[in-house]
Amino acid sequence: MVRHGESEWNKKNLFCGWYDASLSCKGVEEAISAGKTLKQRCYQFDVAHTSVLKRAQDTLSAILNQIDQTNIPVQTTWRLNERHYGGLTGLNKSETAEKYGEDQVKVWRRSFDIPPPPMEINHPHYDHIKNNPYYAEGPSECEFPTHESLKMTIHRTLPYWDCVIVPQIKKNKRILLAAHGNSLRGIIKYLDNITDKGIMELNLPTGIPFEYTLDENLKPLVSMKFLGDDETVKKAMDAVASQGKAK
Ligand code: DG2
Repeated sequence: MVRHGESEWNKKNLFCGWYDASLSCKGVEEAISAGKTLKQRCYQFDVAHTSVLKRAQDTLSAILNQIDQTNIPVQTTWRLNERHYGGLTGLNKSETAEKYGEDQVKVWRRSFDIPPPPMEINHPHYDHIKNNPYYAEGPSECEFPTHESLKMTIHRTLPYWDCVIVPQIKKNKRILLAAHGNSLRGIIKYLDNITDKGIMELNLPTGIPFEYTLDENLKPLVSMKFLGDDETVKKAMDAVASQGKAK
């Protein structure tokens, strides 16, 4: 699994969610470097999965290029999208912390079941998201979110995990998943059985792949093994946590 490389909106520290931001130059480099790491360690995959958002898709393409596996099937789904950040989409995380307090921003970013405020129809990015042709085949009108907590994100991500990815794992397929901070946090919470409180402290860095090995009952034998040195990974995780601090 890998969270996409830094996006233009990560760089500006904006709540992004379903806004389709591009990778920044640093994000492209992170994606290439993730691919090089996988190549050095001789990783090979049978199927790749990603969201409909280009920051995740472009990260996946850069990785597949590096490992010379552009020929494997790539499945895309809105169910692996980032959580929908609702009315916060486009706001600066640090300025939001100055206005509402760091504790409130941590609740919006990391609580399990408290969603951010909904995206109203007059929100500047409503049209870009709601009327995007990517969503012609789903989600349906009643599934289309206006905001999502981690709990709501897990609720729409897990059916894809269970119905599409798990059958492939059971056929011994090696899976590469390029997605987002919170869609991946949801899968990790489920696989590692992390408590609602425990998951609040997990911040995923951009562009550093991590491995899961599952047993025949799909219980992790290896969990969240980052392919990077511990200090770099910790620093990158701390930097993500700090994005919600007031300046
Ligand atoms: C970030 C995650 O999503 O933000 O939506 O702003 O992984 O697609 O860059 P991603 C966003 P935080 O939950 O870390 O604030």
